Amino acid sequence: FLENGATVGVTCVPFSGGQPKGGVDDGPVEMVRFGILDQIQGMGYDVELSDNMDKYRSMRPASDPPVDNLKNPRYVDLATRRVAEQVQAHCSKGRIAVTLGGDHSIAMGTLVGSSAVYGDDLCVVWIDAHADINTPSTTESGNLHGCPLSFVLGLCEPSEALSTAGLFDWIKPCVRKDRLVYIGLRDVDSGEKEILRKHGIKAFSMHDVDKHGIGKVVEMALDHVNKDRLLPIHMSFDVDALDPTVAPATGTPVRGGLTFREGHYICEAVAETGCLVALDLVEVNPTLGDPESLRQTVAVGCSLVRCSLGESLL
Ligand code: NNH
Ligand code: MN
Ligand code: MN
Ligand code: MN
Repeated sequence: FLENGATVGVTCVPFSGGQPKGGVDDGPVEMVRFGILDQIQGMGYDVELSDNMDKYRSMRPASDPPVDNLKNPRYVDLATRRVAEQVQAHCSKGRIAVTLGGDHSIAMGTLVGSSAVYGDDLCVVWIDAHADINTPSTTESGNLHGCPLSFVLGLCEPSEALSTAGLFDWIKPCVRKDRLVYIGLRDVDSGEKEILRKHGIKAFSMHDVDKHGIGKVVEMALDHVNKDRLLPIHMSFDVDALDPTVAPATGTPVRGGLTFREGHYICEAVAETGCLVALDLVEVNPTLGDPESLRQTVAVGCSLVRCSLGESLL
C-alpha cells in the first residue's frame, strides 16, 4: 500500500464533543501549524485535504440532552457521520486516510469509512491507555470517546432511546472482533474488561510491553490480526498511550505509558508491513498545560504520523 507516488488523504476533525474538555478541537490546527502537511509532502506523498473542515464546529446542535447517559449524542452522531464520508472518499480513491483529531469518538467515523472500502479484511490496531469499548449501558462517564469500538464491533445492545432518537443507526457492525488488537492499555473500566474477556479480544497492556519488550509485542499483535501481513491495517493512535512525560497535553493522561521510542517503534513496524491504509492521531489537547507541554505533544503527534508513513525506514 505504501509506495512512491502514493497519496495521503488528510481529514482534520476539530471536534471535542466526545468528552467534556474543550481544546482537543484545536489539535488538528496546531498539528497543521507545526507543518504536518508540508512534512508529509516532503516525504514524497501527494496530499489531498478534505474540504470544509471548519464545519465541524458549527455542527453542534442548539439542544443536545443526554440519551441513555451518553453526552452530546446528536453532535457526535452528526460529526462522526461526516468523518465517515470523508474517510471513505479518501480510501475509495486508494489514498492513505490520515485523520487528525479531535477526541477519539471520531474513530466511529474513521472505521465506518475505511471498512466501507476494505470490508472484512480490515485489521484495527488500537494504541491507547484506554480500551474505548464501553457500550451505552456500561459507560460510567457517558463520554462517547470511551465507546467507539463497541459501536463498530456491533456490541451495543439495541437501545430504544437511541433508536427513537434515530442516533447511530447508520453504524452497522463493520469490524471483526478477531481483527482488532490493542497495545498500551493500562486504564480499563471493569465493564470493559468483561467485554474483552467475553469476546476474546486481544489486548497487550503495558504489563505485556514490560514483560516482552515492544518488539515482541508488536510482532505478536500483528501476528494476531494479520499473520501474513497482507491485509489492510487501520491504526488508531490515541496520544495518551504515550507516557504523560512524553505527551502531556491530553485530556486523560495515565502514568506508566509508552516511551517516545516505544510509540515510534509501533508506527515504524506498522509502516514496515506496507499495509497501512488509515491512521487516526487523536486526543492532542493544546490547551492543557504550559506552552512547552503543548509544543512537545504536537511535535510527538506529528512525528508519529510521519513514522507511520515510513519516515524512518531506510
Ligand atoms: N474509559 C473511560 C470512559 O469511558 C475513559 C476513556 N478516555 C479516553 N479514552 N481517553 O481513550 O470514559
Ligand atoms: Mn482513546
Ligand atoms: Mn485514551
Ligand atoms: Mn439517524
